[in-house]
Amino acid sequence: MSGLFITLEGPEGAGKSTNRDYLAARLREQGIEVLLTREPGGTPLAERIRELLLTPSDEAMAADTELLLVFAARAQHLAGVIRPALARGCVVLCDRFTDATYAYQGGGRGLSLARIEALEQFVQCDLRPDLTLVFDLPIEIGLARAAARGRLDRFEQEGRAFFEAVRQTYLQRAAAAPGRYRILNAAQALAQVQMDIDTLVPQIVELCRG
Ligand code: T5A
Repeated sequence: MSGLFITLEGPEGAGKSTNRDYLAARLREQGIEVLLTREPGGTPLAERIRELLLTPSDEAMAADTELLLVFAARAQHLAGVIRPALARGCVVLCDRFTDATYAYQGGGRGLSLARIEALEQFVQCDLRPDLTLVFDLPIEIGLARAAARGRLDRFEQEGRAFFEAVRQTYLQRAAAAPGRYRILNAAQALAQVQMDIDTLVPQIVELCRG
């Protein structure tokens, strides 16, 4: 038995967490076993690495350190949560995964694709998401939503060019592999975004049962 690995991606404040919970509820209504998780994080140790990555510090973090921490957390998450859940036949809904590394460390920080690809292969072997939902929106809207929550994390303190590169990297990756990605317009009212998710549910149920 093998489950289904679905990731939710997009710039800051795009509504990934909100809509991950919504999609989980729709799938559970269909009798599907769903596991919700997130990156960086998802296990106690990986959540500690998340704290290192997100907490602003006086010591600037080198881009390579950031990349290695992201993949260290991912290795722990895969071993402790994602692979066991997929082996049990669960649908895993993960708020961010390696597309975020391509977008933030690749697009945002300018690290080379070859370096990210090498770590992806090392940490994941052949595991890739079956389906990736990209919640796309103009960065000003997403940053305003994130700012409304209060204190900004280390990534949210970056400038406009960084987030524009993040957004464009997601869109380029989705355009290059349309079979795996679905782009949702996350600038719409939440009710409309969720109506768009509803239209995807039958396809996801079919993939689960397929
Ligand atoms: N990172 C992560 C890397 O650099 N590399 C990596 O490999 C990985 C995995 C993680 C950070 O780590 C970086 C990227 C990130 O900067 P995070 O907390 O997981 O941080 O990510 P954020 O994007 O910062 O999470 P947010 O909580 O800001 O965004 P979400 O989950 O997209 O948005 P959500 O659902 O929390 O919604 C934000 C607010 O907007 C409202 C919600 O109610 C909420 O208040 N909202 C809407 N309002 C109006 N209309 C809509 N359509 C709305 N949808 C949601």
